[in-house]
Amino acid sequence: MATIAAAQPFAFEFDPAATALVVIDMQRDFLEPGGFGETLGNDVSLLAPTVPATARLLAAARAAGLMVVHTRESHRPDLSDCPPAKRQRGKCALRIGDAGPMGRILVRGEPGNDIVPALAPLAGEVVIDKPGKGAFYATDLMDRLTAAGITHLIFAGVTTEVCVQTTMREANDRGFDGLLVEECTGSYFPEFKQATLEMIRAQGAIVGWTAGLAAVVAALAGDDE
Ligand code: TIU
Repeated sequence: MATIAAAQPFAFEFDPAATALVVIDMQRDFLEPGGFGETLGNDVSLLAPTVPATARLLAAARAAGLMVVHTRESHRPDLSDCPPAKRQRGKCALRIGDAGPMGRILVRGEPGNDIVPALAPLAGEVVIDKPGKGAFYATDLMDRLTAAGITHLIFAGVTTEVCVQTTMREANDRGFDGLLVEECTGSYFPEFKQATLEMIRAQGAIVGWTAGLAAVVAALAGDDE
């Protein structure tokens, strides 16, 4: 067993063999200009610090032998999995499926839909294409985790209060213990990130745990704090 003693609201104990790292939507569409995040009116540079932090976490998780799962928010080219309500929402210059500088916005297989190169999945890692905000909705993620005997999830990704929080809540309802690594998640609204971290760990870990990157990396390396 490994322990992150500094996790909030209390120590997070996990068996690395039964724990997966889930990296949510670290895609060019959210992190680079010209993608979905920017067309929604956001300053995507706010998310930049999450990339090197998540690279460090990924390296530590891989070294510890954790199952690694990457997700991509994406739609089929015919948009049959994109409800009109999602496509029409907001006052966007470019909507989902429209042609932008990195290809069609939020469409599977387009350059903008790729995971950023610094966090590219390795062969053998699970990549989940998800049409919704939660990674369990309309995907086989639950089956993959169950088949691998996973009980605990460590989360990174963007954005904190949208796809990360939705997925953590879905995971919580499905019986997983989940921890979000603070430096490895980001929001276009820093105050929403802070509020999300607090609401996850409030009420005795009502949704899950949070912890700083150094403490998580140390625990993955076998240095319980
Ligand atoms: N807009 C926003 O903050 N997020 C999303 O649309 N998707 C994810 O969080 N991945």
